[in-house]
Amino acid sequence: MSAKEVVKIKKCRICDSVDLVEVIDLGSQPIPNGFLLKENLKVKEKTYPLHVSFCNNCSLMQLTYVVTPKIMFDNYLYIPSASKTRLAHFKSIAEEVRSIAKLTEKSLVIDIGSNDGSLLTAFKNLGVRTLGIDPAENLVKVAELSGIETVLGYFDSKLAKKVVRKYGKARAISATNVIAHIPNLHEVLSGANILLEDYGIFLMQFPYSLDLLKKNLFDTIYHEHLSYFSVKSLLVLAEKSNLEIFDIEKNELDGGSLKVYWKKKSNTKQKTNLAGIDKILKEEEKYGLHTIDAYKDFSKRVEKLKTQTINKLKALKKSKKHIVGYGAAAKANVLLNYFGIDSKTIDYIVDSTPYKQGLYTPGSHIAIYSEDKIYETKPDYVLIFAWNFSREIMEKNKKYKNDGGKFIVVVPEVQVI
Ligand code: DWN
Repeated sequence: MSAKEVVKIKKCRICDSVDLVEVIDLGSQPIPNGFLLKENLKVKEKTYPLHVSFCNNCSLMQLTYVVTPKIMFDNYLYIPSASKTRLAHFKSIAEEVRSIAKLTEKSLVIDIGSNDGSLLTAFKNLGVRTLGIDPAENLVKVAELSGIETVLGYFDSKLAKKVVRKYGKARAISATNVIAHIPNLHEVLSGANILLEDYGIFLMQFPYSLDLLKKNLFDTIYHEHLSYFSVKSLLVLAEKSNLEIFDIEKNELDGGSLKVYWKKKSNTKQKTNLAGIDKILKEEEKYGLHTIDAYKDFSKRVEKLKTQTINKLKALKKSKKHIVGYGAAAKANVLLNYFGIDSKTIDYIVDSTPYKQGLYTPGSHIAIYSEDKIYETKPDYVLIFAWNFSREIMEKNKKYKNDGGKFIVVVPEVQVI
């Protein structure tokens, strides 16, 4: 691990406080989408400390060690279009933003972290102008092939100025599952302020730290996710920017996410849902999300879950059962590497993402196949690593269940279904 590839933070990325306390240690892990070619399995893999710190000042939960973004995102294998659930959610986001931002066919919608263009395709189908921004060279090509113009780069205020010069200002900006990945959050907000029309809106969506703690979602902690937001930490972030939060909504995506709506502080037309924001803030206080004890308690529950999972899988292997994984997700790799599970326990993993098939999981070196493999080998158990899509996956694989197969999920607790 060379020094330039990973940096230990000294201060909170939102409030600059040095009052940071390390609360979770998931060992040293490879990057979560660092899938391997077979010929590289013998090459020593780089791992980086996966530790989490809590800021006693603004309550932001954040990674203690930050891996250089280029290592993770210049070439990226995750695509949202691998899940119908996520695509349906994108359609609802596009319709919601159209009504809140009063989009017309002249309006420009810009998606930060636009990946394969799935979300912008939903906007384009509504007849609005779209533009993507993403650093992954391979995915920009995929998006362009599906007709979504995309600017290659990491979003910041410098890139925002270039985009405004070439494309004009945006009526709406979206950023789903990307803000948590960006080191400089203040740059994101100043870039959005440059991009936005005076009465434009900026919608961020990301997993919610309250759900992560409540539901033991430790496997969503990985090197790509630098920040795990609470509403309290977001309000502190907003204080230092020209934007302000005018509404926050919770939803069930990815185990529990927040949709956070921003406007320019000068935009007095857009009303702010103070009562709704305050209600969520009070729920956080009631749970203790702004105190370090909640994180220490979570860490203890993860250790318990680790023991339960390992014991369950050991017992199944002892009775000569065959177990395979479903969903070569980033979260799968965190669980496999932290629990020390490899191909001795999991025969293989199936995944609908074409770019992952034929590769091997980082650290655990488990082969990845297309989904129909489970009907070829008929394993006794399918461990659903992509638990956030359990319903979609079990619906799709009713035949496996009807033929006597069993599903296992591990979060929020070990369950055989
Ligand atoms: O924030 C992020 C989230 C949104 O996506 C990224 N940093 C990385 C990525 O995390 P992930 O890999 O855990 O995401 P998913 O979307 O939970 O991964 C699901 C995996 O399961 C994908 O590889 C696709 C696969 N899948 C499948 O094989 N068959 C999913 C469904 C629904 C299926 O039917």
